[in-house]
Amino acid sequence: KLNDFGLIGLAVMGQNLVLNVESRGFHVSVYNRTAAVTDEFVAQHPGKRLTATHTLADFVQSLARPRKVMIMVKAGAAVDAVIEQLLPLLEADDIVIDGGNSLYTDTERRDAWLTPLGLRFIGAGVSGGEEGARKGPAIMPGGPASTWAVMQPIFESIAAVAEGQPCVRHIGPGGAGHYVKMIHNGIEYGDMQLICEAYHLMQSAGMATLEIAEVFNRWNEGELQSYLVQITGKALEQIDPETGRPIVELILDKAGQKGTGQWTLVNAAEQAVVISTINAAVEARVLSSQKAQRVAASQILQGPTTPWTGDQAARDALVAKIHDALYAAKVISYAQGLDLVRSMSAHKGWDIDLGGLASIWRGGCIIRARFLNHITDAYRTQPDLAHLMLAPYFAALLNRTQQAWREVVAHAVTQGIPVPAMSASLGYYDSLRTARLPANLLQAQRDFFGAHTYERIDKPAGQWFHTDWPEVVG
Ligand code: 2AM
Repeated sequence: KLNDFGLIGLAVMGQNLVLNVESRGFHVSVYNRTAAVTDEFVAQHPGKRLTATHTLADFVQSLARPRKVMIMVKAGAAVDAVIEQLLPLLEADDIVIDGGNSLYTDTERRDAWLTPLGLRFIGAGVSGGEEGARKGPAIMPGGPASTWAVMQPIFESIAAVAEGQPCVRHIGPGGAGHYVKMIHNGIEYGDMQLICEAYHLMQSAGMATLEIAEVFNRWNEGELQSYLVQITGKALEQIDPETGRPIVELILDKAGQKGTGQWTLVNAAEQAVVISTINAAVEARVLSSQKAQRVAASQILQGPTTPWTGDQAARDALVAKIHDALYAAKVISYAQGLDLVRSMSAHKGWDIDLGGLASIWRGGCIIRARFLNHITDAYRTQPDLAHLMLAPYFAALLNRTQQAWREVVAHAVTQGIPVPAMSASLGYYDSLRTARLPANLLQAQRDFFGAHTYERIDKPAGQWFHTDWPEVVG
């Protein structure tokens, strides 16, 4: 009997996805470039519906047609290398799924490469880390709707479930799936940085690590309930067995990144969409990595001269405000990310359902959070919603939290505590709610030096004017 599904690439994500698919009753063939990994994996899981294969020819021959082949190798050249090797072995209508973190433009290129050969290609973003892959990730598949229909039963059976619905939906054609996975990762960067800023603010107010852990644990019971807030509380509680101190106090403050955040920034720049919170988060990681320079600068450059002297009551009040600031800034970050998806979807003709997208992020993935229910509802109620901030629920939320949010940012500024993401999101909020910005002066400047012309508020739109500005000497 031939198997239902095949997976190539038995690193952690691949192994866990295989176990997940198998656990739903499917027969799975596995292949890994290094054969010893394949054998070890299958030997570790006796009695399961797994078939180890040692050549790609055997792998392909072990699968029922149309074959469903998922590739889980390192993003980039390895994906192309595996596809090259599969090409002579596959037959018409076979389905190739790239489940790695591929850049969406690579996915578009592979789609254009494989489709004319009679193969069906799906680029699927998979989020959830190891545990998600094993127990139920969020899956963001892009490709033809007809191919999605073939894959739907398998994808729905392995995906996480939120509010009774599987956390997988057909996102759109071509690169749409990997594209929204990239945005998911950008939003994840923003969430993580905002949480870190909240932690820094509490730490700077003299709170001990374990006290801060309690605050995050409490927040996870309320509106901020989310995977990232939950793991933050747990991470802050973790004691290092060697020293007896909270482990986070011993972890070096240099953050790495693999590139999906930067890809998001590049795309936002191309689309002329502002994602300032995600931007700040990516830049915060960059600055964190410049540890030696920061240590040197800390000896040379001064901060504020008046230290904070708040008592316990003032500290409790500050913590309550940080909660609101975190929530408001997080809403802005998601609003910016979804605005970018909206813009790109229109640009590409992908027709991405933003409410549907938010709904599959409610489970399995790293950014899963209670408040995604409200995002889902906002787009279900108003499918053509221009901007998430303007949905009644979120407008009310921002109106309720904005005062505390600006007090927290003001506190941070006076105390010299860097809050790049919280303040970037506030700057965005204040810009977008300002009916008249100082761009009138900007236009005057542009007309002054470059005769770029300007429109006037007292004349019909589309009429362009130029002033004969005085000559500037020297
Ligand atoms: P390996 O065990 O043989 O290294 C993550 O690196 C996964 O991608 C691993 O399963 C790895 O296989 C696989 N991988 C990386 N580069 C590859 C390539 N060029 N061809 C096939 N598999 C590759």
